[in-house]
Amino acid sequence: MELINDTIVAPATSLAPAAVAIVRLSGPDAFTILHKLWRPLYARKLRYRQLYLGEIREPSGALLDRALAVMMPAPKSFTGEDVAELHCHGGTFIVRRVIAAALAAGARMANPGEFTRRAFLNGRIDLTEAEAIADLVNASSENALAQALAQLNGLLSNKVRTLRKQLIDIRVQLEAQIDFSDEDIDFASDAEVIQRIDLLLADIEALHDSFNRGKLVRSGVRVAIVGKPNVGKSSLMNLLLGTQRAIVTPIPGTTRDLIEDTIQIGGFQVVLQDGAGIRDTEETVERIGIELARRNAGTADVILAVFDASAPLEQADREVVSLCAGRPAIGVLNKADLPRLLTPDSLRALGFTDAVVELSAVRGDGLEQLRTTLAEGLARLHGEVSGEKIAISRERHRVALARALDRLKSAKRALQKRMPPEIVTVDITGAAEALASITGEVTSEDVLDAIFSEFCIGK
Ligand SMILES: Nc1nc2c(ncn2[C@@H]2O[C@H](COP(=O)(O)OP(=O)(O)OP(=O)(O)O)[C@@H](O)[C@H]2O)c(=O)[nH]1
Ligand SMILES: [Mg+2]
Repeated sequence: MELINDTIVAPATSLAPAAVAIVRLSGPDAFTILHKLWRPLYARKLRYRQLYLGEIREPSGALLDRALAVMMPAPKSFTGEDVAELHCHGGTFIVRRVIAAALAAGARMANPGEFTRRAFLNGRIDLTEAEAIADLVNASSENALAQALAQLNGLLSNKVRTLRKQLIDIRVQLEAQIDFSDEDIDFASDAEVIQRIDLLLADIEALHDSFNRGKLVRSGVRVAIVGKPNVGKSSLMNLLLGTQRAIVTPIPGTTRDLIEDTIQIGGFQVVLQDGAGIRDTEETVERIGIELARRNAGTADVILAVFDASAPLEQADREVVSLCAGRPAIGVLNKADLPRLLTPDSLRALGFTDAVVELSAVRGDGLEQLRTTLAEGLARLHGEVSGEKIAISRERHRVALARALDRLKSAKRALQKRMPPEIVTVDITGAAEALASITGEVTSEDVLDAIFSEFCIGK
């Protein structure tokens, strides 16, 4: 366990001009340092957890700012230590000077995420909750916010603890076999233990597999607009964004670079990407753009495949359909305002199996239908149909669950081979430790360093 005996300081709000900026102190000397910088103007007796107006002075005695201060004593503060906050005027110069005064009074500048790290080390929150705080601050969609809040409220920790408890129950059962192996007691047969392991394997696997779902929510969904040149990909991009983001011209091959922007659909943050139209060309710049668009479509979460409904299908359209094979996709029959040559069935005949929306990017007809179809597609991708609320969204959790699965499978194999219980319990213990690393009950300095370095200063 790390030994904490110093007091840290950092701005808790971002260093940009604002109405108010908060400077936070945490540690054994938080209150002493506060009183070296700040004096109340009117109050004689200060009570905890109440805001008081006062003056901040430089070490020289010069007046720096009028500010509110509050003291939150250990252990019931965010960090579990004495915490003091100064609510100053939000000028970046003021904040820097207040920090400098706090440093002169004996505080140390906090490292990124150090307040949250202290909260973890003092048992105020577990690791998944610390990570949820970072996710909460970075949340950029309704679903991302809901997922971070659920994790902050302990949904994931509780699930992981329940799984771990079941593992420990199995171990206790196996240990009883070791301890009483000479006595005539009726223990659960190996078959029964294997059955319990199977149930647990299914549970852990489900949580492991929720990673894609959780990541989709946390990082946003990447939707690539793909099609041959001139079908109206950039027009569709602009229509969805509601701004003239991409250049539109009647000249095929207008877009070359990958253009990105974000919108909100069905509670998800969607990163829309428009690129070069797919076709065979000798033109160097365009060829690079097409390669980029192809590769990008290959890794997108969803493909929006655009076709010109007023023109016959060509070889390039076939390539677009084949790019969608086995991938979440939506077909868009654009230019529906012109005399129509294509219907959804024309795409089906090429082997396109996903939903098809008819639309006019110029007039905007069909936009609502497309948004609805996209929202439904995203909900399916997210697995809302399954009704499972908990999802992991960090690689760290996924790796730990994969490790738990490995060890548990190895325990099962050992039991099937009638290995002694001593051998089996080693794997069961390994699986339990892998789960414990998620909540941080078993963890190393390195892991903590990696997690908290992602945080910004002052968090
Ligand atoms: N009539 C009609 N014209 C459209 C529609 N959508 C796009 N266009 C026109 O089609 C031409 C090409 O549109 P873009 O949006 O640049 O097409 P693109 O697929 O991005 O083309 P590239 O960037 O060259 O691959 C422009 O002249 C648009 O005005 C539509 O719904 N109806
Ligand atoms: Mg374009």
